[in-house]
Amino acid sequence: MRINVVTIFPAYFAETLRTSIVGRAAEAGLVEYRVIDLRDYTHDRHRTVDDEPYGGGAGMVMKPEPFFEALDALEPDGPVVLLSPRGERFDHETAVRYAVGRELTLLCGHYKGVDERVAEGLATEELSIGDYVLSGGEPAALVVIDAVVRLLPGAMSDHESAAGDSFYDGRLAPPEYTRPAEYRGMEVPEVLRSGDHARVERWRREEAERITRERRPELEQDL
Ligand code: J9Q
Repeated sequence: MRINVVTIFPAYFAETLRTSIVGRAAEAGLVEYRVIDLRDYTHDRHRTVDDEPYGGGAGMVMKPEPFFEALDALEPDGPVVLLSPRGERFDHETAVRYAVGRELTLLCGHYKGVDERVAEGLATEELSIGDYVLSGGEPAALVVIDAVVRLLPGAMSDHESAAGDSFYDGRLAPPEYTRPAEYRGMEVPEVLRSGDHARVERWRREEAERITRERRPELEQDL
């Protein structure tokens, strides 16, 4: 698939998109990232991307023209997503919807916000990764990219496989341990060292259900 990112901070993405699973997926040809510098679509000497808000008030607003012209050049196919605290909450279902598509375009806003015509006339959806204030859409875009790319067939080794991850079946993952069997007085549960695979499976399922019930009672779970 192809993932386009429109940002005033292209450098923010450079290392991350070369690293770990998202980096390897690109090397393997499963995904192509195109990071577009919004300032390349300005026309003034100062490469201005923001201006004062109509109606007054503090802060600056991102101008619509660079976003529109960047997308004129890109001719994106598929969802055009504006990362925004006003967006619909990003979740696993949305990650799957993007991952089965051929192209995804992410628009990163800054300052006080983005001219509303970008949300209205350019983005096909607005997405929030959670209820906190970020300085800009870039970290949110990276969250979306990570969640989507790891779902692409072949992105993960069996080793890293999604099958055991939290949320793959709508519940949280059970506790995991590795050696040593005892560390600073804390012991690995006996069942995990028993070699009894059926007991291990039952323990993991029960722990997953208990932790989900205790910590995230709103998650769908058949108990
Ligand atoms: C662009 N706070 O916050 C949560 N999800 C996205 C955002 C966000 C923000 C500011 C700018 C996106």
